[in-house]
Amino acid sequence: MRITLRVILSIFVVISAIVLLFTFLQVEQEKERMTLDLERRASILGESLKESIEPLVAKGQTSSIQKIVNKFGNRERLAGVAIYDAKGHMAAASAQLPPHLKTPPALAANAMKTGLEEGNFLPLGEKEMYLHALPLYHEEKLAGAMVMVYETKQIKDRVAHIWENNFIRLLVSALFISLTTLLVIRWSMVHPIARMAEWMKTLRTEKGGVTLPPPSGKVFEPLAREATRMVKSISEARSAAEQEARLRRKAESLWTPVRLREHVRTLLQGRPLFVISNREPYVHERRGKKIECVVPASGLVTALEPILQSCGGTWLAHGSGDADREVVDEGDKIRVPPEDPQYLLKRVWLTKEEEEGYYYGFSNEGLWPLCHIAHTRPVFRAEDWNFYEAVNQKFAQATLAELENTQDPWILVQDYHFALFPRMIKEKRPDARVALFWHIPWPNPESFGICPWQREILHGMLGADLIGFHVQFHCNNFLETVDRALESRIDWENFTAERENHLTQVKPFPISIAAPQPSPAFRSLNGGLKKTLLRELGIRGQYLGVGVDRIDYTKGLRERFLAIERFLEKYPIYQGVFTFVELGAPSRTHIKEYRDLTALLESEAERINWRFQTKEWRPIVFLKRHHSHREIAPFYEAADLCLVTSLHDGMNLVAKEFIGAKWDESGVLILSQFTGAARELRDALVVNPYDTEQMAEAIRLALEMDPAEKRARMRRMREAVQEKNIYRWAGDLISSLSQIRLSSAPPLGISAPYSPSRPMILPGDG
Ligand code: ADQ
Repeated sequence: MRITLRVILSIFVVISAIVLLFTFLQVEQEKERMTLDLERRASILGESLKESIEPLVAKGQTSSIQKIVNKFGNRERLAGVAIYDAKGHMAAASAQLPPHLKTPPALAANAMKTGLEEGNFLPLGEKEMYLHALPLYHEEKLAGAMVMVYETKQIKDRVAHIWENNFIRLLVSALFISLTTLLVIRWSMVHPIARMAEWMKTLRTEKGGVTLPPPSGKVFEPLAREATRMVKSISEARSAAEQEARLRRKAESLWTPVRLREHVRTLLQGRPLFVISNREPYVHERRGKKIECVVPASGLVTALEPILQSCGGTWLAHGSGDADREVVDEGDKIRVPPEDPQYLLKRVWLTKEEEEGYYYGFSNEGLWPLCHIAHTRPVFRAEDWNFYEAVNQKFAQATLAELENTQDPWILVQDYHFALFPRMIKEKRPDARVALFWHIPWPNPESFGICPWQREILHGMLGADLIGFHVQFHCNNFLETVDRALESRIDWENFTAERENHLTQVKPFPISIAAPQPSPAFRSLNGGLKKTLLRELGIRGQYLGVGVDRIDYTKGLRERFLAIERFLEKYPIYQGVFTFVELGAPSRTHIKEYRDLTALLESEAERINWRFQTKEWRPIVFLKRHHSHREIAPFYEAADLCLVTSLHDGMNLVAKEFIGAKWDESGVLILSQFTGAARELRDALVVNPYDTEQMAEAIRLALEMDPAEKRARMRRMREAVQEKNIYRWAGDLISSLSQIRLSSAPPLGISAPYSPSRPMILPGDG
């Protein structure tokens, strides 16, 4: 209220000042106009009297002059006329004139002296009058002067009238403006602020975080955005604190983003940190005239962001967004996250040919099928390999430029796109601590051995101080491959490989997920979620199965569809009641195998649906597009079972995401034995995806399992996933890197230059 009063008072003062100023100017103008008018009247009257009076004054005929004066002296606003002879004696005057005019006033004397008319305002008695004097001549000789005296009351009345009118206007406009201001303040400030406060209170007190939309209104948009972020951080801090409290209660060591931050900060002690990955954590995309910043759904970003956000650093990645170039500085860098910049994202640009050869070619048509035993033949082309080498070199150059003027940097390299990168860095910067995490499986030495550049790849990787895989089995495969292909010393007790005086530690770091939050749909619909989802898909059903995958031949999607077909064939009572929803994200569609696979899956789903479907039900719903995590979560939450049937998979995060979303401990996970996850999630129904009968049985078992057993299995798996979360993965990786003793040997390439010659196999070598 005080603010409103202050605003209104200020408005009033300002309006008053303005009105006063304008009224003053108006009054001055009006006075000037009226004075001119008087002057004009006096002049006209003077001119008309002059002719008859001048000869009379010269001859001293005062009675005749008096007659004329009496005749004209009572005209409108004229108070009287006084006539003087040349000596200054009064010759005649109107009777009503005050006695002061017996002697000629100064302006009459002046007029006689100068021969010019003159007018002025003078006080006569108690009044102010306007006097106008003009000289009189007879036969070109000065004969006297005539003074016309005018009342000034009209001018005064007019001025008073103007002041009065403007004062009333001032009052009325001040009243209206104050009222309007009051209403505007109430409508656009007081009410929205009250609603905003109420909204913030709800956010503050609600445990689940930001669920309510902010009050509408453009004025408060920035405030609402900031408040939403603040509430998000508060709710994260709250959940971290709750987790910490739980941790203390259970005497367990649960990893949280806060703990990870503190842990890494202690280990780094201010040393610079770098992350290298193909995929960038923020992609700028053009949407019409606007540029949007998109965070790709990636476990990697979730794991590494808390570290970079707390310790700062630089993330180098391929700039793949169509608006990426528009937002970076001259060094191709941008500070991220956009809303609260904490670290640098440096974008490395690739030509179309480089992307084609390095990413689609060697990485995804060569290394990807080579490392996954999924019976898709790898394609090795020399030109792809050249691009792979060149792009690794490009990233290494970009990183080395960033490393200038730094000491003891820590570098976290991600995935199979950068096998050659670690050595390229170490050769130039032996003080760098380099870890390489390989997100996909490592096959046995025989399988890997078909790669024409296996020695170069292994040699490049062994430039790292630490190499991580998801599971021990892949570590063993890697060390065996090194043992067979390269001159090196393997220590099977400590899992290290030594080559050219450089030691590389090889360790498993099972990747995982962050702590998820229940979806708003789950919170509001709870038991009704499954029905709602099915209804939205136009299906009447009772049971829901879900699969979430990039459409990739390693994910065993065809095998999954065949198992569903077999299940329905074998157990017809589930026809019309069980529906499987596959959320399949198109991936690497540039590669023919992937396009063919999508077409095959579509036709398989159609064939199976055709075989069983009814008017209101279908067994398979194949939703072929990228879904946001917000869209995926309700399917996980509502599903009776999740099918993860990879033919080979480093870890498989979908299995863990499904478990993470099972707040009510319902549901069953059917999990391929060929995933890394199967080694941790012992309570899943572990299957061989090539065994259609077994998978069909697993589906039946999942649907018919005793609820108590389901809950017990899910509870145990949830505990495992909560404990071994993504923060622990990152924490363990950084801890292991900190424990490495860097060899004091000279830079790798200098002591023993490596010649990447491939052994020539001669006929008869066997
Ligand atoms: P991916 O082969 O991509 O990862 P996965 O671990 O299952 O496989 O992760 C897939 C991610 O993509 C999940 O977060 C999932 O939610 C998301 N996703 C899947 N389908 C989607 C859809 N339709 N729309 C949107 N998002 C979808 C590689 C290795 C894995 C390893 C991970 C992490 O192949 O073995 O677990 O890296 O290291």
